[in-house]
Amino acid sequence: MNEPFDLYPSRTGNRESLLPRLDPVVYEDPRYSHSEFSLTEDQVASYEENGFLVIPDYLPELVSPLNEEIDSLKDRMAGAEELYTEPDSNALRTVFKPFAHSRLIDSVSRDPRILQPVMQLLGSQAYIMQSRINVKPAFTGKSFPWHSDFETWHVEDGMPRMRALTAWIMLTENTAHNGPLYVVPGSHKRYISCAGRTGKDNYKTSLKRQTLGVPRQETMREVLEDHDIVAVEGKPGSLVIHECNLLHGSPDNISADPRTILMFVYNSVLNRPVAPFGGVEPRPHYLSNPDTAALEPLAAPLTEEDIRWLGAGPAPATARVA
Ligand SMILES: O=C(O)CCC(=O)C(=O)O
Repeated sequence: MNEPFDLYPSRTGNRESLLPRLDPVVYEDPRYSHSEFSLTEDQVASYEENGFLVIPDYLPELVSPLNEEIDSLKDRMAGAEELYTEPDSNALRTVFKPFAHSRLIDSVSRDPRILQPVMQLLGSQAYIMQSRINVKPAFTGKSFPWHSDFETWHVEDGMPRMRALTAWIMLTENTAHNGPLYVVPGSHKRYISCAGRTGKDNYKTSLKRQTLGVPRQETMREVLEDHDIVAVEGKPGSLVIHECNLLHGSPDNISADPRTILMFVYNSVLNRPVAPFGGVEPRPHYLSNPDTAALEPLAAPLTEEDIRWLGAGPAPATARVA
């Protein structure tokens, strides 16, 4: 059988190199750019240029219900394989695939205030390829090294092209002190082909402490010669959208305040995964969602009544309020 040609090879040995990006950042399709919740031209241009966008105080009314839901979810999902702890302690680091266990989170992922801008940037319908809550507890929340998400999704999940993004909601204030996401604006315009080789079940360790797909210091030095680092700060309820190839990472949280975020990775339905390019077995369903059916935005933004009705409910199948 013919293997698909790999436009973005990575982890093929000892070499590391900066390659050109071969895909657009913003995909134009007028069918998806004229909704009630479309981004403005300036917002789209800024996303194209910088690889990320912050919409301050965008969904403040979702913050308390989501935080309550996450507290309940931690109990409901206790012992599940979707839960990952910090590398050096039993403190919870990440809850994967929360939308499959929560009617509220499932509905938030289809709220038109999020899904319409996502479809606008991707120029197509989309599905949730991955979703996670990164808890980053006070004092104990550990760092994430520099990486491009696309590099991992390409090598380990078979995402063919750069046509995906992460939309995430701040559920606590994200400050300079509590381990905010660091991004390198403009870094999404090149691709770092990283050194190394992916071993079997790499995800079991990488999701606690990533080593593969992390550029070497000399490569990062080269990138940072002409790019800055920006800390993404904001009030609870702010929405951030970052492009799949944007270099990002974050420091330890040594402050007294948790930094909790809810992330939805949307992939274009025109970019469904193929066999992983790293020649490894596909990762589990909670890292690369096998349900690639296009999401329909809810008919209207979630109201307080919807939120009350959806709260603390386990089964997304009954959550369709559209
Ligand atoms: O939550 C963080 O600080 C980092 C998250 C991250 O790097 C990722 O989800 O890829």
